Amino acid sequence: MRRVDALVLLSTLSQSTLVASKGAPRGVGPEFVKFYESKTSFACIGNPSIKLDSSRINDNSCDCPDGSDEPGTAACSYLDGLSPEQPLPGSKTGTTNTTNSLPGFWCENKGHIGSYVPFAYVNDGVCDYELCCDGSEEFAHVGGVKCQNKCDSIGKEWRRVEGERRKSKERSAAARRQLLKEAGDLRRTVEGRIASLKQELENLEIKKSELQVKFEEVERSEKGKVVKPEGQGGKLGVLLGVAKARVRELRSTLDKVMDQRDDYADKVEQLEEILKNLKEEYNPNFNDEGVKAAVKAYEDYAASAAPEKKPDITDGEILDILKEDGETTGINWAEFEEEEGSDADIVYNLEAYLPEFARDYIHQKLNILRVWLIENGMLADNPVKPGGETRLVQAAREALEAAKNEHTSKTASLEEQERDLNQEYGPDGIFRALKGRCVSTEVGEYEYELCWMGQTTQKSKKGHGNTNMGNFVKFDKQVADEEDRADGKGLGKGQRMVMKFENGQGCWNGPNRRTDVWLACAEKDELWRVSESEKCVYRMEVGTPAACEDVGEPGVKTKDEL
Ligand code: MAN
Repeated sequence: MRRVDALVLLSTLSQSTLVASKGAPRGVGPEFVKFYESKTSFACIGNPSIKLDSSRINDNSCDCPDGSDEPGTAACSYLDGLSPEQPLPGSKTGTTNTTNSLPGFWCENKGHIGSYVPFAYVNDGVCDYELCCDGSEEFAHVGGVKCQNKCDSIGKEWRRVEGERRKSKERSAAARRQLLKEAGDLRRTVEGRIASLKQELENLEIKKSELQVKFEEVERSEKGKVVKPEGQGGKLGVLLGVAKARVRELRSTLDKVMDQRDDYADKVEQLEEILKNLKEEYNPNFNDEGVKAAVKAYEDYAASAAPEKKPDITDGEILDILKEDGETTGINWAEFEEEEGSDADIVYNLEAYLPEFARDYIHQKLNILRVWLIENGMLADNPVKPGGETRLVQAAREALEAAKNEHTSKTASLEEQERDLNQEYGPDGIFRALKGRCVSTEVGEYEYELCWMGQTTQKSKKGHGNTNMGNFVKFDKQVADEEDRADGKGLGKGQRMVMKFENGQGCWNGPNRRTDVWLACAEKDELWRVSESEKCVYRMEVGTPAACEDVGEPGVKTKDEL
């Protein structure tokens, strides 16, 4: 209890109270010295009409109603402002005047910081070093107690701790400034995105109406055309169709030529037979000049006829060539028609080779290009399927659809960004920088996690799954009343920011889980403690630079420090 009082007193005193009360009666603090200047008389501070002889100051008898004549003894300690209120409830005795004009016994504490000690501690036989490091409050040596002056070592340690605390405060403030910078950058990024999305949507509106007009135009003009399919795709497709037709034509011509050849061969054979018979059967005794000349010519023809030679190409080979093309004979046209697209098809299907994220964008650009290529005669325009819409109509339709889809998705992005811009992100929007980051700690069988601006989660270490303890709803302010912790990881006293997380997973036979996340200033984000104040109502205590006060740049003194 005494330690706590000491801390309170030390922490409430400013540097100005370090001044010693030289020449003043024992126990008088610097700000009261003026009341004790007279060497002869003394007027009670709270009751100046009551005048006493100076010798009654510190005579161990409480004469002034406000106790001001006993600044250096415990005689008026029952009036101590730091003692319980008098009279105690229900007490029939005692005075109702509980106010002592003096805050306590003043210890100068040279080498450290002067402070007031409750009057009840004066000469009680206990050295109260936390309050009175110079030991001056035990001047009567009650029970032989003699207190040493420990102000040098206590003061040194205090200054070390205080220095650390100040440095930590500076580090926290620097971390806060960094967060503020990040939050500002992020906000500007969102604003930039909104501006460019608005511009893109404006352009898309124009593009959409242009593409709508184009699609309708193309559809109208294509409806009137009778499209004759010839091959597939572009030049290669056309060439394929032409080559197939040409091969078919050559094969049929060859077939006809073979038939003709066979006819002529039959005829020659018949004529040779006739002439051979004539030569054998004519009567040489008849002087028929015409017959003689014919026989002579035949004999010359037979004599000069070359012996039969093996033909360069056999009938079998020709018959093979004449067989219809198919999977195992000649050219398998189906293979060429089905597998590889035409050169135009490569352009038609180019986006299939692209990564997913770029596909929609490129698809739209390509469709516009296709329409242009088709319209300018650089791409064949023919139906995708016989009787279906032409490539031109398809490309125009797809370009329009792509623009519509892009418009829809950009509108959704714009709405999302605008929602984000209007969302509450705490003082100066600092929590924008923390969004998405998480801190966690283990307590018992659970690991607890806080994801800033997101949700709080209870994770079972035994693998029983995760439980949503609430989703972020709003910032609130509540008053904390806790003693300071030695490690600084506590809420302390005063108004604190509280983040409300609600509508978590339903509690069995109870409400939905919710969490109050109490914030205190710290150098880094840390989840200090988690408790369940009542069933499914949780409380997290969290340190973060985002909850620090603005203490300005290091080196620039604040009002307190001046
Ligand atoms: C689980 C945990 C506890 C909670 C009970 C309620 O065990 O989420 O925190 O109190 O459920 O049934």
